[in-house]
Amino acid sequence: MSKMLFNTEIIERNNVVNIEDRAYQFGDGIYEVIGVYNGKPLMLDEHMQRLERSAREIRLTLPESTAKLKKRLEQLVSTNELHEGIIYMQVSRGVASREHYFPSADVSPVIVAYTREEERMTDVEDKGAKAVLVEDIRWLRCDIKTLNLLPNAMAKQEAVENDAIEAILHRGNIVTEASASNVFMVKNGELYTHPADNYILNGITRRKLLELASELGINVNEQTFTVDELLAADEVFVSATKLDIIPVLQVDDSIIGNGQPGNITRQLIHAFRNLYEQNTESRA
Ligand code: PSZ
Repeated sequence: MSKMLFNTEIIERNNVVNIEDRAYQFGDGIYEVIGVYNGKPLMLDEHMQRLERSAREIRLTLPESTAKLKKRLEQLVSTNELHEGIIYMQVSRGVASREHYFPSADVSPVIVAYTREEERMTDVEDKGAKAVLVEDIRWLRCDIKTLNLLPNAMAKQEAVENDAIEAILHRGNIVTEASASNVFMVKNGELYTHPADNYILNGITRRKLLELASELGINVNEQTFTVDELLAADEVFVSATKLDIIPVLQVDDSIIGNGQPGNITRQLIHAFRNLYEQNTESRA
């Protein structure tokens, strides 16, 4: 049976939820989802850095260094003999008598992590999928990876009910990101994505794709674009951990480009695949 990390120990996976854990009552905590390819976490340092940043932004002090946390996560992957899948890790502010204000400094954050075996989505990645447009009703600190995901869950549900893979969010006219991924569009051979400000989560996959695009000689514009510009784009795709890159062929009733995965999208899918295939080689 699969095991979990509970603070500093790897234990049998069981019910460790305390009813006064602030994650449970307030969504007061942060998390990361890390892709595991060929038994090795991909871009683990980047995920640990983002966790550190999220912690700082909500004024949560991590009980251990991210170097130590990284070791524990690697140990968990190896204990569970995870080959292909994800690590889910969350840090809550801790367990305390329910009050909105933060508990005193002697209350320690609670760390939990588990792994999940997951098949790669190469099929959708090759074929593409549909997305729907949903108004972005989230708060104004979407750059923090917090446990408060109700608006994201509601948006994703709307996607699922419309046979779509994602809900692309917009604040008024401006496209921000999607319910659980970043959104990109291609127009006249150039790549566009929302700047990494407080309106989006700066995805680890997003950052890597911007790097890969530059290496491929594709012009990258971290600029806002409107819903109309999205619908008139030559190519649209979304990116996230483990989902990697999914071509979006249709948004609501509008067909994007020629309705097939575009050239730049396919180049980036290819470059990203190379990246995680190299992830195996560096394992030895
Ligand atoms: O397994 C899944 O379906 C996952 S794993 C990570 C996500 C979904 N989503 C991360 C995410 C997000 O929740 C929002 C609102 N924006 C962007 C992203 C992409 O971030 P990275 O690339 O770091 O996973």
